[in-house]
Amino acid sequence: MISGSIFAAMLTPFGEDGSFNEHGVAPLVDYILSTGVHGLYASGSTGESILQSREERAHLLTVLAEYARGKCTLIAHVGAASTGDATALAETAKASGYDAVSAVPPYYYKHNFDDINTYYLAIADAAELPVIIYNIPALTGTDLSTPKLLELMRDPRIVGAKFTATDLFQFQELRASAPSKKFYFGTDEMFLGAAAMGTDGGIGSTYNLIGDVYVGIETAVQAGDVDKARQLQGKANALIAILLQTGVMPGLKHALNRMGIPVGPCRAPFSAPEKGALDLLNKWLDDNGYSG
Ligand code: MN9
Repeated sequence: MISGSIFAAMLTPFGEDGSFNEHGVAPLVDYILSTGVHGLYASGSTGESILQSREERAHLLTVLAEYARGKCTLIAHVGAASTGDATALAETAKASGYDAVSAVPPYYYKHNFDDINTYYLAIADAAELPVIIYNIPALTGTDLSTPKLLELMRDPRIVGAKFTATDLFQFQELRASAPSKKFYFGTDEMFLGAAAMGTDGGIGSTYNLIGDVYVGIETAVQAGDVDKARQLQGKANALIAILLQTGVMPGLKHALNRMGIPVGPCRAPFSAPEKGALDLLNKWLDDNGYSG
C-alpha cells in the first residue's frame, strides 16, 4: 500500500570504481528517513537507472527492499527501453515486497500510443502491484497529453502519475479529471506551486538531502501558512540554483559524501562538479547546517 505523500527519488550508491555499492544503501536510507520523508522511489532518473544494466537495477531493488521493507513506502521504478526489461524488473519488485512500481514510457524510439499502452499493461500484469506512470517529457521525449494520460489510467491498476514538468495547468487538470488517482509532483523548484493548487504529494531528487523542507511545505500549505511555505521553497530553490551548476546528482552525491553518507560518485558520462560550483555548494551546506 502506498502510504504517505513525500517520497525521495533515491540516489544509487556507487563505489569509487563506479560499481553499485550495496553497503551504501543503509546509511542513505537512514539519513533520508531521518528527515521525515514517507518513502523511497528507487531506480529512477535520480538513481542513474538509465546508466545501469537490468541486473544491477534488480540488485539495488533487492538490497533496498531487504533493508527498508516495513520501514516506509517503497516504489520501484522499472521503466526501460524494452518491455522485457521493464517486466523483469517489475517481477523483482513484486518478489521483493515493494508497495508499487512506476515507469517512464519506453524511450529512445518514438513509439505510438498503442505501444505505450501495451507496455504499461505488461508492467501491471508482471508486477501485480499498483503502477504509477512517470511522466518526464524533458528527458524521455514523450509528452503525453492530458487525454492520453487519462486513457492510460483507465486501467484500475494504473493508480497515478509522477509528474515532472512545469505545467501546473495540466497538473491541476489531471487531478480534477481523475480524482480517484494520485498525482505526485516532481519538479522540486516549484513544489509549493503544486501544493498550493493541490497535489497528492511530491517525489524528487533533492528530497535525498532536504526532505524535511518538502514535508514542511506540505504541512505549511495544509495549515494555510503561505509565508512559511514560501520561506521553505526559497531555501530549496537557493540550493537547487547551485545544484543546476554542479549537476543535480553529482552535487547531491557530493553533499551526502561530505556529510559522511557514502554514496560515491555519479557514473560516467557524468563528471565531477567544477570547483567554482562546488565552492558555492560547500558554502550553502555549511551555512545551512548540512556539514555532517
Ligand atoms: O523528477 C527530478 N527531475 C530530474 C525528479 O531528474 C530531471 C527533479 O527532482 C529535479 O532533479 C529537481 C531539480 O531540478 O526538480
